[in-house]
Amino acid sequence: MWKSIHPAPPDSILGLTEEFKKDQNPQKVNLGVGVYKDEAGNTPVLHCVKAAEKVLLETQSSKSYLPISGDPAYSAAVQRLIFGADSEVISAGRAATVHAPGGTGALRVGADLLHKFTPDAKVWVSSPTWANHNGIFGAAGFEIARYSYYDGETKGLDFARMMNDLETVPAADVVVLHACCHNPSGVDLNEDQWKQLAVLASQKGWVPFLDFAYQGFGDGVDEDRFAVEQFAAAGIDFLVASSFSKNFGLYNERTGAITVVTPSAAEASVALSHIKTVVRTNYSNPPAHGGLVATIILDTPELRTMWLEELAGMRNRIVTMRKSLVAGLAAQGVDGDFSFIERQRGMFSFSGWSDDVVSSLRKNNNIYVVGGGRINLAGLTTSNIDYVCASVAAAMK
Ligand code: PLP
Ligand code: TYF
Repeated sequence: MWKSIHPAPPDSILGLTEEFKKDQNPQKVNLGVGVYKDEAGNTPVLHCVKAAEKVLLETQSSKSYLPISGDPAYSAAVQRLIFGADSEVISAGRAATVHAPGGTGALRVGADLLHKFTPDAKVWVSSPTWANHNGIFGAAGFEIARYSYYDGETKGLDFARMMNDLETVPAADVVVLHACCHNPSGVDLNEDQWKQLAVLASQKGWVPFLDFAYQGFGDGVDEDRFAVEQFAAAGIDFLVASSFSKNFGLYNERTGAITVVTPSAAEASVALSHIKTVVRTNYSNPPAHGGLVATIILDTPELRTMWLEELAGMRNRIVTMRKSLVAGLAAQGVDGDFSFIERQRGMFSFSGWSDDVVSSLRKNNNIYVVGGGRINLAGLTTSNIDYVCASVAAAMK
């Protein structure tokens, strides 16, 4: 049956990693996929994860199925992390959290859930957004629309146009928001802007769907939940897709969660029953290991402290690389003001490098950048930064 069927295109980001792996040049640099790398260019297992795995190895007595919604201790730990331990959402019991296979799985479970009840709604994504948002919500059956977000002139947020666009979004449509560390631009809303957006959401009745894949990579775990707190305080329906791929380095353990927040505990319990149906008819119940590890870390004070320190180490290294890149490009005499790279947050920046520059870096210097010029700052190290800056200078001549 496959003879007459055209192959599907590769994922633009994951496909780049395949190309990178094949490259034999020892100087090669991967600024593509959003995976953290340390100063040695490795993506290590965090020490807190190793310690939790040791506990698990010694204490785990069964590999029997988890419940459909995952381990209740995990859901509780996730809620404390995303809302804050003393949140009213938790004490009121008005959120349902289900362990999902990664942030992608969480988005898809949420999308399938919403599509069951509002199949005619549109899903609004930022322009630009993580390419897989289109894929995930499209696969769930939704029509996708775009709202203004990034301003190529200022290399910042076009908040006025964003608000104008979101003013027109009808009630029950879904608006996907990056809770922090916007992928691909690195441009976030400030606190006042999040407040205004939460007011707009509650006035208009559209459903915010927060993609929270980088908690801890902006300013810190507590600081980065600001957006979630604003929608929680508004008392409206919204969803949060958490991923622990980046902040726990649990990429291949597929560790995430979908949280549906509602105005009341009774509604949360109805939502939970339907999330379980979505999960049961998709993959039945989640993979256990990553969730168990994250729960041990979050619920053990010493391991939690260790985690926060390791996470701060990752965050601070990226900030240092942002500074080094701006300084390095200036030292190479590259034309233009690159200070915006220091203002952007999280793993990514829109470098502003043209397609010609991106392809020249790839061809001549074995430096891999996603089309459109998004760079993963974590791919930079003190050993490769000079090479990258010199290569960019040559490519831009
Ligand atoms: N959402 C965004 C914005 C991301 O960058 C990622 C990255 O992987 C995800 C969701 C998916 O997370 P996961 O790898 O846990 O599926
Ligand atoms: O944007 C990134 O690089 C990360 C990793 O289909 C990723 O979010 C990229 C593409 C994809 C899944 C994960």
